Amino acid sequence: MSKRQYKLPDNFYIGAAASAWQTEGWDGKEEGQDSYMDLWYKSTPELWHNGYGPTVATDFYNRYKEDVQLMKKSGLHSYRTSIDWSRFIINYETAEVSEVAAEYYDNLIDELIANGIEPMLCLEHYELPAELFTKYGGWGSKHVVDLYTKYVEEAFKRYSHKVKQWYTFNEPIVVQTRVFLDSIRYPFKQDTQTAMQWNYNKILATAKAVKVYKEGGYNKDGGKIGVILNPDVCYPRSTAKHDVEAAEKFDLFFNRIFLDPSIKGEIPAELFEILKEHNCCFEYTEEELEIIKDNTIDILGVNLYAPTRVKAKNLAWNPNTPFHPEYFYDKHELQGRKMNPFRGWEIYPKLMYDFAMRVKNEYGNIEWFIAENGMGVENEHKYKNEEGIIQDDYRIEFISDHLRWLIKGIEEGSNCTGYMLWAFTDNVSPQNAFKNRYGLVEINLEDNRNRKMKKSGYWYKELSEKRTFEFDDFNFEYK
Ligand code: BGP
Repeated sequence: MSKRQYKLPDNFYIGAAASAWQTEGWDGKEEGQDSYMDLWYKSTPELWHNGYGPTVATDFYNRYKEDVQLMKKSGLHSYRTSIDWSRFIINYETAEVSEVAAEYYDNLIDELIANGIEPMLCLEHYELPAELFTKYGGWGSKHVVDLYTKYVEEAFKRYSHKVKQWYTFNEPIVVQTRVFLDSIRYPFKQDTQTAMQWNYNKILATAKAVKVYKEGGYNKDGGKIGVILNPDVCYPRSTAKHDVEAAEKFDLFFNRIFLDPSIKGEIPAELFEILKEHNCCFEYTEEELEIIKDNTIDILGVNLYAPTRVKAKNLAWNPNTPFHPEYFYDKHELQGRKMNPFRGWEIYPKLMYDFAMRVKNEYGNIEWFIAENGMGVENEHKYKNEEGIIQDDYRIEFISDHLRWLIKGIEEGSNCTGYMLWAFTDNVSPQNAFKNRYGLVEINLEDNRNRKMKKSGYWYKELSEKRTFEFDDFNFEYK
């Protein structure tokens, strides 16, 4: 197959992402400083792959200096992680900061900057304090929204002079969808209204954080604030009206629900209508809707992994089933699709381009970037060469294929400024723990969690320096 050379656009950065709870481990945390993720793990450790969880994670808390050197070696321009709210704050009601934690984050930020890597910080990557989950029901409570607002201000006060990119949440839709809508995660309770309240309260929390950031003048010297979403780029099975409508409903419940208020300041009217019709609308006030309207984001982070395909519903809805957006659609599997069998996700790199065009055409071409994309693979040690370096050509191919489609979108005018791989090192996934490995750098669990760059790490470095890469010409219209 013929190859072609692709070039990274000018000023386009490449980086890698992770989060606090998936890397840090519990060292340095005090009694009572568990996050929701810690609580979930402690409640059902038997459900986590081989029993691993956030306890030690990659021990980043103790080994971040070593990791920053590896970031440099793999050519990262930027690194995204989160501040763990449950660690950073010692008294969640008063937002009193833990000085031990604050010092750790301060040192980490300095270490990144000193090594020429831009820090990008997310303020919640599922690290809601467990205490607020058990006491108030977590994000279902407006009081928790207020406590979050106090917490984020403390983070801005400490670090906004050094950190110029802030994100209110990572994938704010995920926890409540898995927990209260699908009921597949701890505490296995089904409650659609609660799921919708969490969605709404996180929309409100984003707007309130934006307000605090701007009114406090924390954005001076070019600081920006946004949110990191995981839109499910959704394709209908066919052009038939009922299939297209099914896809539109999916889009409303899983994409527009956060995209519209964050960027346009408005929750879609159709969402209110459907939720009211099914008696599961969230509680809101007009005053809150005004706050949402007036405080939209500067920049959008997007986690894109796999497409979703839907078709019109075949079976009648069981009238006793609590309302779920699946009332409107069934999932559809495209025959002949390419798969990542380990994660069970379809591989469809063109979703990068399709989403890029959507931001350009439907969302005012706001500045955005890929905040996560990557490939989790099981048993990667099978691919080690004689020097023990994992030959992850499949990952290099995955990144290249996605990047070329993203670049095409940028060349056609989409305002995308960067690409971050999930993840920098292998790390802990919710429940899957270390099963599927995502990193440019291997974490060897059998050998004291020692780090070793994979082939993709060396390739990333080359990409970062040369700003070009080679890939197939196949299946790609490129001008
Ligand atoms: C994203 C999350 C990450 C990370 C990643 C990989 O949805 O933001 O935290 O976990 O997915 O997926 P998984 O861990 O489920 O394999």
